[in-house]
Amino acid sequence: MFDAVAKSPVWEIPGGIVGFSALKVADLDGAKPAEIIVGDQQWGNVTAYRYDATSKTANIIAQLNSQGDGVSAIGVGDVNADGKAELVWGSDYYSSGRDFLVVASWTPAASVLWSGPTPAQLDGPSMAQSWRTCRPPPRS
Ligand SMILES: [Ca+2]
Ligand SMILES: [Ca+2]
Repeated sequence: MFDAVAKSPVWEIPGGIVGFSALKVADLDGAKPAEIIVGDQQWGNVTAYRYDATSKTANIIAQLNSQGDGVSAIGVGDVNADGKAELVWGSDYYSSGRDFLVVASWTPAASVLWSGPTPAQLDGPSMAQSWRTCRPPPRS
């Protein structure tokens, strides 16, 4: 958090192995203040913090394994219509393996509700076979 008047950092959240790759500020519980959600750039976690103005520290309110290598983006919304916001993020963009879209609860317990799509690495006919089927018909 940066003080625009004093032009200096007020406090910082230390990053994971190589820092964060995704950040979202959103009000998870409908009460001030807004929470701060960060995703680690390599492996690691998605972590939600709530700033305490009295102690001037950010406290972890939820933390989940990111499910893959790197977090590409974080969203917040009540995606299952239970009246509570969920955390939604993309993960594993950094590796050549499958990619993940993850939906997780943050309260009363932080847990992954859904992770998918099911292994969706691109496969199917080889490129040569695809090109062959795209070739124009032989001349007569
Ligand atoms: Ca809040
Ligand atoms: Ca919900």
